[in-house]
Amino acid sequence: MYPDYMAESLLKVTQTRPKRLELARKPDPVYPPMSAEERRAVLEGFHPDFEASARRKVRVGPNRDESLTTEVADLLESHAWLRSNQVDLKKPDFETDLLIIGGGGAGCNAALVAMKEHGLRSIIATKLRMGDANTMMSQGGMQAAVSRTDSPTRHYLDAIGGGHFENKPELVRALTEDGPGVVKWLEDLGVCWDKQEDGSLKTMHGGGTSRKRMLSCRDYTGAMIMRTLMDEVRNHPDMIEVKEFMPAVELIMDDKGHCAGAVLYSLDSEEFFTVKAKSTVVATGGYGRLHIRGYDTTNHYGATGDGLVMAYRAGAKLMYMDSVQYHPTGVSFPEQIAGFLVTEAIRGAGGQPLNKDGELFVFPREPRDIEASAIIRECVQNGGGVPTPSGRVGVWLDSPLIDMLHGEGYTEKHFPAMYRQFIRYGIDITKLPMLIYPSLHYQNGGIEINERCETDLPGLYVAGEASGGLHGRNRLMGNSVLDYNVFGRRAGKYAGEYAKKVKLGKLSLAHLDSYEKELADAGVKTDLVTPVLLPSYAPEDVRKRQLLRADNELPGTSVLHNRLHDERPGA
Ligand code: MEZ
Repeated sequence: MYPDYMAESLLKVTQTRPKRLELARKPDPVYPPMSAEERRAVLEGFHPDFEASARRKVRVGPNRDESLTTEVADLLESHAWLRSNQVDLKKPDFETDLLIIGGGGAGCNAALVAMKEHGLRSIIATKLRMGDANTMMSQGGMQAAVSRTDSPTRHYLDAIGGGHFENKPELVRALTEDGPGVVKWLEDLGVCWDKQEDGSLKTMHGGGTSRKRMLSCRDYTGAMIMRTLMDEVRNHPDMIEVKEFMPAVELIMDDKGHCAGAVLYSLDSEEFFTVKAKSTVVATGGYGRLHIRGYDTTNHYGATGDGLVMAYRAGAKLMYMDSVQYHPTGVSFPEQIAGFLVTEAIRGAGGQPLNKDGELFVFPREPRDIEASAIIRECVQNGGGVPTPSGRVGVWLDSPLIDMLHGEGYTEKHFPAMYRQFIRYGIDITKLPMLIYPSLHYQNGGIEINERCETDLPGLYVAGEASGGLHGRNRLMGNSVLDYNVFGRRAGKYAGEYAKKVKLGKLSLAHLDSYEKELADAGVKTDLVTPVLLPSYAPEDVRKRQLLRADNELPGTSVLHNRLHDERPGA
């Protein structure tokens, strides 16, 4: 339930509703969409990427001297867990055709295609359980041009426009042209898309789309896709081995500069294991749990940018790592679920963002970065936000309009996840609006790839959120769900082709020593040891006491980090 002091503002929302409902029933936009100049102004004035300390130059690695998101630059200027002489590479613990790092949608797709198209074996190494990934958490849908009035070309133009014309065109072409085939691939595997009465696919609008193109499985789209892909992976234990709670901590190279596998770390036994692989696919997802600029996040617990840092140390270039996506509608209240996703499909179905006086202040379906910036402006500059008891702020998202527009029962039927997310806390979203604020949602950039998912390093492939270039500096809704399917499949295909012909040389971790030297030469002083693996929410005083336990008694990564740090030459 909302606290009593919000009643006055809630009353205003009710009072302005009949007029707004009337507007919503007309074909015209309920609020004027912004011009190009207005968009630029709101972005530069209010998007967190444009805050003074949001970016800084990174001092080491392939993107040296480029301005990156500050937290990303910090992440990259860090020490590795290991040195080359700490790991015996002569006799790897496991050997396979493909090593796939990450057990989300991209990783599962890659393993399945490598098996089905090439008859190759894979190991999927995943930090938590298979499916503990942002894939599982996506709600509103997947874009694909399947309706009679749509086409991959239209989809291409929308994605490029949304990305401010900075997307790598060949990647967008691959995404949009493969889209309809991915819909069929997933349906054949068992995904039950929402359908119309006549059996055709149901499509909805998302922000920045010129056609209804969002395919959904209610608001459990990601869960449906992830469970289907996992089932298919589990159906082939002879070909795809899944190692859970075994994150990769470093890539292994060979003496010819090929990527040749990775060092895994068992979260259970704290042992390291080496995997030799003919090709390696990084499918580790993004970095939401770095809580960039202190924002709450929609992301799953393991999203700590591990793939970025491993690939970067090995020499792979990153692209657009100065650009962060804040989903316009994360939960602001109840605070127990602060940051959780409120799907964009709620606005697609008619939900309206309102200030504390119950007034519309932005067109509900602007591209994400614009919509998020407008909400921040309304709270920060215009004082139009509603404060929460813990010091957050939010604006209303008027969800009761949805049943009024589409008929009683529509919200519960089409948004069961959303309904349940709030009713647990006594908020019935068919009767009361939700209080929302932008939440850190997506890593727009990542490891640079081409349309074959290849990186600068032979044998290293990347798919899904860990990759960069596809979305430019702003991704549109539903294009990440398509992304991990299209490029997960492509990674399986091309990494498979490569695995069939490569002859690996002598395995090596020499790049870790070179990187350490580069840090020293650049004068970088840091305590940070990465990959982060798991975010720590312990308060500072507790963290200090944890780090003092350097005698190896306490299982856990903080001790290990500290021990390795202390053993570092010159530490
Ligand atoms: O693409 C996404 O981020 C997505 C589908 C999120 C949502 O609003 O539901």
